[in-house]
Amino acid sequence: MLKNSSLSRRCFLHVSLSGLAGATAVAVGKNRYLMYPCQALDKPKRDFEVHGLAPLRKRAAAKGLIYGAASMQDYLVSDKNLEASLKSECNILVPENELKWDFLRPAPNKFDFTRGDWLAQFAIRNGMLFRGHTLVWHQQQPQWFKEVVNRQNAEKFLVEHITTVTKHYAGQMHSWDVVNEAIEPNDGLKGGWRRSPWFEFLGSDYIELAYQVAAQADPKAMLVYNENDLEYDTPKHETKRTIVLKLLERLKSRGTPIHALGVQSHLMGHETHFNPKKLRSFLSNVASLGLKILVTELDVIDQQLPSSTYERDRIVAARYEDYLSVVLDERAVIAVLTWGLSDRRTWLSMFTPRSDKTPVRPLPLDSNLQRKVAWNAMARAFDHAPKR
Ligand code: 9MR
Repeated sequence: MLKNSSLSRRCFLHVSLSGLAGATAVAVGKNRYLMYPCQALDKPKRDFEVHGLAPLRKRAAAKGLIYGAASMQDYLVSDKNLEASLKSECNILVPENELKWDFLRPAPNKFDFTRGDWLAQFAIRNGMLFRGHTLVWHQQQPQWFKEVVNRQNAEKFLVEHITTVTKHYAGQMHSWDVVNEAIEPNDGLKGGWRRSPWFEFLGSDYIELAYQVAAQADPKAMLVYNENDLEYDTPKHETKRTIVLKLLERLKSRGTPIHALGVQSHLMGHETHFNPKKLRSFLSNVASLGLKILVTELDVIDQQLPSSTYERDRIVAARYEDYLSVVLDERAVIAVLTWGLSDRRTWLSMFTPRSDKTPVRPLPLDSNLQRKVAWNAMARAFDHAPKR
């Protein structure tokens, strides 16, 4: 773990040396965060101090929360050290890809549960909960999907897929992301629906159908609607929050068996439009529908942050702590999952590489599996969270 006192001293120095240019930073208002990463922390003396060495899962559990991470099966098969870190820090595991259509459905009439089952057994063997991601999505469809699925048979495929997969894991699943990312106002459809094959073939009714079928096949799993782009105070995210809330209200009012909202939380290190009040009030509105909330895919994209590892890590950590302290204030939030645990294995290495070619650092553990200040930030957020 990093020594916190030396961190704050270095940051302090940086701020005082940059006094002159600091005037520019003030003049450009909100954008000053982009120019002065240390000031971005709001409190230059922020020390990310943590008491004790207890892992995240224990700190979360002390508040009635669950902490865990996503992983691919091959990461764990090939990497005993990553496996050990996951077992030590996490209480819940979600397959990053293995339960998506392209992994599960080699052919229209064939299911292959090998990799998903390996991960389920891994979770059970190690006393972790297991989470399913995802039954209905517009991405990661198998090659054959486009040629085979059409308006006439889409409902049959949807029902068969959900029934087979949820039955297969019934009794083992803590929660299922039944529908993922169904809203995309930028697609220009009335109502803000995403132009997904499911919407195009079945209209918006596919959503309700998906929850009904999942509830019938696995009455014990918590059924989640999972969505991205809900976190910031931008017109795009505001629109999405409004539409998602309406969708949840409608589903609840029709008695649809939906139990929770998954807020993906792929945070952007450089984004300054974070409004705790608006986010907090959105979460309250969701909770008031009787829904639980899960942070399902947390990480901090550092693509546009400074090269300095020291500065970058502190900004990433600040984003974690600022975000989680707002989110965990809502008692309907029951779980936090990061999308990966260590910088050694993150989708962002490929999706948002840095122009300076330095490795991305979006997760709580570094690529040597050492705890970073982002880990401290998470630990602090759990330690300060109200009990539920
Ligand atoms: O992490 C996943 C990556 O390995 C896949 O290539 C990618 C394909 O789109 O999906 C990633 O996971 C996504 C998740 O399933 C849904 N929310 C966004 C995640 C990051 O793209």
